[in-house]
Amino acid sequence: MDFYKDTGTEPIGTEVRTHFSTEINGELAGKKVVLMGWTHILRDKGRIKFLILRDERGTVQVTIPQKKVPAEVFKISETLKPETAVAVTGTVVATNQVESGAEIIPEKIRIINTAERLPIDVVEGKTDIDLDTRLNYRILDLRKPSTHAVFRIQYNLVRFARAYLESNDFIEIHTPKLVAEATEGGANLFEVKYFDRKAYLAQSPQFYKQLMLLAGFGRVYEIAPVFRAEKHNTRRHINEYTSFDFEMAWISGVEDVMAMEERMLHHSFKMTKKHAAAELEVLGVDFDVPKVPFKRIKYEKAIELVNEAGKDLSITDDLDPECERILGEVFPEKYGTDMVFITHYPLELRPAYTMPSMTDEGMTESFDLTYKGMEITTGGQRIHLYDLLVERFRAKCFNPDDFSFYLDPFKYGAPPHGGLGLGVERMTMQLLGIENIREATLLPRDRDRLTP
Ligand code: AMO
Repeated sequence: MDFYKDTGTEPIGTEVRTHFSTEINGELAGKKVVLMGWTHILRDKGRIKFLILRDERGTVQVTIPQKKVPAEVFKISETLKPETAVAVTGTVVATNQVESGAEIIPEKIRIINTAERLPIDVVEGKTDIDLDTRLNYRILDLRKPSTHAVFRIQYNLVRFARAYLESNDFIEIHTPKLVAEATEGGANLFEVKYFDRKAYLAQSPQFYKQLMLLAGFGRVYEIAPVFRAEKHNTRRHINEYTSFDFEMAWISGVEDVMAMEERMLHHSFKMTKKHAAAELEVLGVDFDVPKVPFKRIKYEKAIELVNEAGKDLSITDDLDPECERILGEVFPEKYGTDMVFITHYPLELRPAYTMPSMTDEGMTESFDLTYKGMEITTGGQRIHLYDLLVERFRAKCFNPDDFSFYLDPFKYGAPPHGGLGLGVERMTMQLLGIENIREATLLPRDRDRLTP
């Protein structure tokens, strides 16, 4: 208790939150409620003050007329500063003055904790602050309703994708993030000191999710951080991102993997639209739930389309961000959709574990999913045949001996399998039309940023 005395604030005591702001409506008229949150806006009209109280769900109006509330309450309301933590006890009164159809007339306002002068605004549109400053004060920035909304939407996207997989017999796994070897090629690995040897931060759960199928699990998924030592700061790369991976055994081919992803995303987008309707409204975003099946085109065709738009690429060239942007414009015009699988990538452009195509010479049974002109997923069928796998590792100039922990289990009846990796932040940014991936990342890590 002394702690509270020292800070000049009050303990919460027996008052615990009874309602969220968004639950307050005319139907509760006459009911006594307790709400806890922050002073979002305070409008001082002299003898009447309006406190817009914000909690994690939204805002509610607390109307404080001098004549109708205890003198103590009116006095406290005069001392409230932006972002003061408060508990308001009061009665719900129906009114058509506010959108929710109800306000609260307080009988008690407790200051639970005071707030210093804010370095950035938490109220929408008050001042235009650059992203870097916002990220410096990210914890406050996340209180801002439009920033907050992004992550509630992201949460919904992930939870419904997860739910879809769970209803299709996938189980969640947790694989090591400290690893001995690269999975996606050596260029963008973070090296760490691991006692007296070198280790790396995992770029992907690739090898382990595959190995779990060889370990007898039929379908697995993992949603976890991965690390990429990308050298450049771009609007679509961060150095730690959340990789949504799944891997499934006993497939007939890569088509099974794409079919699982499109149904998963369809479900996730549809449910997010419903369950995050309020947050989407805060952001002013409306989106179409992509229809299943998603459009599929071969890599060869994608190259043809970008070349028609003025590029001069050959089949083994990578599609750079500029090409993806071009395709982002071409796909809706040509195919009436912004969600397109690009399939049959050349062997040169895919990692060693990718299954070579049975139908298209020199190509692979792999795909990327592009959404509004950006790659959000990479996936494919994997090689499950030991000899072929070793041959492909050699072809990529890897020494198979360095990868025996991964390769050896393929000697013992590995099932045919495939899977994918989906960037959670990229999916969120594309869905919401966010320009910079950092805004779709709770606490971004980039070349210049390791805090907060
Ligand atoms: P890939 O390297 O293409 O494939 O990554 C898969 C997806 O992860 C996202 N992504 C990133 N997001 C933010 N910042 C980055 N630096 C970044 N790099 C990648 C993208 C991309 O589509 N093992 C394979 C997947 C598989 O085949 O299962 C892999 O990691 O959305």
